[in-house]
Amino acid sequence: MQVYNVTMLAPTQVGKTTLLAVMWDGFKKAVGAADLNVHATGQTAVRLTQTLNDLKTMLARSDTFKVGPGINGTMGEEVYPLFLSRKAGGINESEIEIRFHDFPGGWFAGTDEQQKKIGNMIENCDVILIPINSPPLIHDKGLWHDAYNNPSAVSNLIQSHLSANAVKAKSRLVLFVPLKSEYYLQNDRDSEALVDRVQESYRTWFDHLACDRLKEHTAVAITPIQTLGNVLFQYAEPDGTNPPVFVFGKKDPRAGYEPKDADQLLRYLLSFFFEKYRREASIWTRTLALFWGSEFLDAAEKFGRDKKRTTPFRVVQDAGGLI
Ligand SMILES: Nc1nc2c(ncn2[C@@H]2O[C@H](COP(=O)(O)OP(=O)(O)O)[C@@H](O)[C@H]2O)c(=O)[nH]1
Ligand SMILES: [Mg+2]
Repeated sequence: MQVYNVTMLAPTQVGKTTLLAVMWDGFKKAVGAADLNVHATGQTAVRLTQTLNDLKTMLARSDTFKVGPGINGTMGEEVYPLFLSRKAGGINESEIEIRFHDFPGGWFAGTDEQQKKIGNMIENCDVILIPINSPPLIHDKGLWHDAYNNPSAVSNLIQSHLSANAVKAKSRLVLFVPLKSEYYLQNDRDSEALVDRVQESYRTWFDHLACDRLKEHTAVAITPIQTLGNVLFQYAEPDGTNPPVFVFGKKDPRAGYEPKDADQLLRYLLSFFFEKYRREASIWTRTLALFWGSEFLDAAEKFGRDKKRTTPFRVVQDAGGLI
């Protein structure tokens, strides 16, 4: 089984666990035609199921929701492994394991040891996910972006650890994932504006990833995922001397849980994994694949190829066809 590591770099409360839960849940509905299945097991299944149940209850019970900045929890690193098999296959027949690493928000500017752990993962992982809490990025000209998304601490870690020397010639994917972004994705013009704003605001990161020796191995894309679908940002409510609390409301009172593009994240991951495999696998392992996984390879490659590339999705750097 091939194992891929994904580092998620965002503070608490941005929506990381929700993103994984919705991706896992949405897969079953979204990809009727694909010969693939996504499995979660043990504590991962328990936590993701709990997250989904909480979301659905929250949507059923009330019309408005408030989300404040995260409290820097003291819990350690959490790992969420997801397994991919062919549709008829069980978890034991999985061909790919994707390990999502979730670090406590406090670690980004934490002790040397905590930062080193994140740094090691940045150097060794295959994919870096940068989930972004969208309303603080855009509202009030991004006044609350720092408080909610902590870009400077994360940027520092990326610049220090994603150097050409540290990562050698390893193929890598960096995905910027705007979340809670439904309000900004109601029409094409606003959607363009959201993606432009991400590019402007993270300009130095994009420049770093485009430097000479990273560029040819590092694919970069912006992939907004609407994890709830019908819940839109409404306003920012002042909260004394704290950053404001962001208030969201249902599009209409009967609207329920209806994620959009939940399958796209996995499509981007798979399309990258297969290009990476093609570039890096030796002839011997490629030949082996003909014996054990060729049908799975076909299904996964097709699933990845069908990813969306039009607004609000934007491939910023394709590293010679890596995605
Ligand atoms: N309005 C809105 N709230 C969300 C969305 N995704 C997550 N949340 C809420 O934001 C909070 C943090 O989500 P969670 O996934 O636990 O974030 P994590 O700390 O990054 O793992 C929870 O209260 C969620 O219900 C979204 O797309 N829209
Ligand atoms: Mg979480």
